[in-house]
Amino acid sequence: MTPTPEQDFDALVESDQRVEPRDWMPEGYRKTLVRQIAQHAHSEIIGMQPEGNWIGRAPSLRRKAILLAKVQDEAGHGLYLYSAAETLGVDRSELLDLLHAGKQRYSSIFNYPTLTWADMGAIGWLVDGAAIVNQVPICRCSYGPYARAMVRICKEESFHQRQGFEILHTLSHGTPAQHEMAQDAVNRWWWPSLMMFGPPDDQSPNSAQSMAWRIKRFSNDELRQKFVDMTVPQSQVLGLTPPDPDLHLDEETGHWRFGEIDWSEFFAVLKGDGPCNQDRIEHRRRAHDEGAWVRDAASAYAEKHRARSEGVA
Ligand code: FAQ
Repeated sequence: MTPTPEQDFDALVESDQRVEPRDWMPEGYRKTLVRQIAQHAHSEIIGMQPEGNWIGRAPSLRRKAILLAKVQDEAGHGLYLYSAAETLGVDRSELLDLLHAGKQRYSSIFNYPTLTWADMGAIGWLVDGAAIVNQVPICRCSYGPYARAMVRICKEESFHQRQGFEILHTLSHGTPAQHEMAQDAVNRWWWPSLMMFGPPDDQSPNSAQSMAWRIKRFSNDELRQKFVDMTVPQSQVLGLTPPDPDLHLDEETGHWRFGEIDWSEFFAVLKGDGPCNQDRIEHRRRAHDEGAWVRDAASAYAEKHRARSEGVA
């Protein structure tokens, strides 16, 4: 008997092959991917703001050039991800409208302020570090365009993580005031970075289905633990201490056990009550409005080329 489209889809996912845009897919699978990829794309472009805040105040030309390149990479990641979402039959302008209307999310982490230069180090080391742990498994996600976009993104995130580590290493081994500034940044970014992985598994409504579809490969708590295990030894090299009195090595399992996460803070940020939620969205809307002429010019240029290649003009 010929298999149904649904049986073909299940077999494809089961055998770890890739689902491609023209393949049949369940509507729930498509919707989940649009939700996650759009949220991911929005995070990249909103994530440009906290670091953009320091481009004009970087302490040297070298630091400024590196930070500029990093923020440009984030814009590029947004572009790959919006393109990946478009293969699922949505248009990026629709997704941006949903973001601006507060109907789609972006990562909670970008609702915290960047108060000192050391925050550039903490974002690179912790936020990009968490992004890598979360995203490397997505390189094996069942949806081809998302998985392929993620390969290049992860390579760039590794560079970002190294540059953050280097900023913090320099500050930590500098004057006592610089060391204190680095420690203060780690104190403020540590817990929000752990929250990036999402709610605990028993409060994560999407995980079971996303794992069955192989969009997610590991649960939120598994990835959070991997991140802590990777990061604590790095903090020792940096000479900086995560702000968690309960952090300790569990000799039996080899895992670093950490204290209670304040989930009320996470859910407040998701509801829009984080320190910078309003600023981030207002700034994004303004940038979008002010960029209208660029989009118009690009469309007019593309139209002119299309007409020329068709011999109309
Ligand atoms: N923030 O059922 P789950 C970067 C929402 S890295 C806000 O567990 P799911 C690089 C979730 O959407 C950051 N909302 O959800 C960079 C859901 O609500 P919904 C971006 C969150 O999807 C570095 C609800 O909670 N990375 O940008 C968060 O299975 C430096 C229930 O949660 C990605 O997006 C959160 N942290 O798992 C850029 C990675 N966590 O949608 C600049 C791809 C959960 O039903 C500078 N995404 N929620 O209304 C994922 O892996 C997943 O979507 C999770 C959430 C793990 C984030």
